[in-house]
Amino acid sequence: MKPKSLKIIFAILSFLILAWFVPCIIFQISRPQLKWDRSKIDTHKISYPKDFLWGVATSAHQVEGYNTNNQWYLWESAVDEKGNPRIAGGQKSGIACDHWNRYSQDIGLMKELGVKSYRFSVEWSRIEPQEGVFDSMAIKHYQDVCDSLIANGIVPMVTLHHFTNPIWFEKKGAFEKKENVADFIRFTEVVYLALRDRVKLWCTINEPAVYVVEGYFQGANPPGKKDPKLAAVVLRNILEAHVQAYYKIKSLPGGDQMKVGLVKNMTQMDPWRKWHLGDWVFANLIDGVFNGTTLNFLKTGKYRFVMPTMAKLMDENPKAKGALDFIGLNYYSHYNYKFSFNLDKAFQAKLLPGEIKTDMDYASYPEGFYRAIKTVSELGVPIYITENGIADARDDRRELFISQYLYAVSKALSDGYDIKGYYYWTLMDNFEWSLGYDMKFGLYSVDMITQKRTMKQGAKRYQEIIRQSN
Ligand code: GCO
Repeated sequence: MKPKSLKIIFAILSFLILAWFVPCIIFQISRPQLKWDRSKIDTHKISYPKDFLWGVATSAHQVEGYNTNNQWYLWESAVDEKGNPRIAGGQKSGIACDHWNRYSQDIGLMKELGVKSYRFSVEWSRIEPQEGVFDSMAIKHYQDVCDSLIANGIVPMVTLHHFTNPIWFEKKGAFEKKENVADFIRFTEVVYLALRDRVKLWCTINEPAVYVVEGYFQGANPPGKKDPKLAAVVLRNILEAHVQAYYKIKSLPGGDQMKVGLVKNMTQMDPWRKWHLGDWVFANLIDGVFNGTTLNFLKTGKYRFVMPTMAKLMDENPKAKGALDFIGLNYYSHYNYKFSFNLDKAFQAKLLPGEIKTDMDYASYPEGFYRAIKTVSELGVPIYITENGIADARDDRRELFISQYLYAVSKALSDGYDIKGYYYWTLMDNFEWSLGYDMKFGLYSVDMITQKRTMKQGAKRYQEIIRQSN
């Protein structure tokens, strides 16, 4: 071969190597994947401010029992195209933890743990069983729950929308139609006026991106659609619902005294191989849609949903900027993506070598908690950790999980991040959506026959941390 052709080959090769590795390096710098030497971490060296709001979280449909008037209840009896049940093993939420009737007892559990706050959701389908018809008994129930919490020194934090819609709302297209947002705002107003004397902390919508991905992209949750274009519309509309709910509350008596926020699940979207450009591009793309779209909208008012070849939607609402008194952060783990032309394969979560698996399809990854706190801090508002916990049926990883994850939060606090509170997900084992009762996130187990609650060994670590920080 002539030296000239060798030179050309060399030049092409160098170009290809650079075009592959330089972007990988840029990704690694711009989206660093933190990894601590966990054997060297002293998880007992943590400190929390005295007024830190320790809490536990639940949501109505997962614990109350017999929420028969929402879209989830219908979904639980439905079958998919192949005739298989929608919920693992054909389970149904049923009586759940009977929290509707047993909330006083459950507040007792909170006291036993020593928590100072309880995040729960109000069930729209109970409060407004028919369009425009409000049930005063259901409203009174939530007033009683709040009264009971307050009497026990526990601060209520209310979520207005946690995945469930009344059947009438679902039937008219739920958040697929922008004009339906008005229904949610009317509901917001009714709940706010009924609870405003008791509640100061409000979460508008729980995990908009999860609602959309599961319901409109992967189809695992109702309405079980797989339509990226519609997913882009629904996310825009549900974020719009947040913005309008925020300003609605602010416009009502006492609204300026309230803290109103959105709850964002921050799953870290990471590459499976850090020197594989395809993995990075893929992870970055998913991160952009799942995390970036929402955060950017809250930061700038600009809505940008882009999934090449699948969906693209641009919109704007300048009022979104500033429609946030705090950000609720739900953090569990990361997903590691492997490039594949077969999307389903790439979407499968892959554990990195050596990672400790939870019972969900993801690993325990406390470093990602620190990263998530850092990312949401860019919104410039205080942070409440509105959910964090582990599905661990054997209860043999919970103690370590709590220790390591709360080490991450403590480190973030000492590095100056403004974190006001932490709510463990969840008080007691409950209905984990499409996975039914198999996923045991609770600090208490629940005997599904007798409804007896029993504190798990792993929960004691949480109790101890709360006690020590007081
Ligand atoms: C969600 C929710 C909770 C879950 C929890 C555990 O993300 O689905 O907010 O309802 O139960 O995150 O998966």
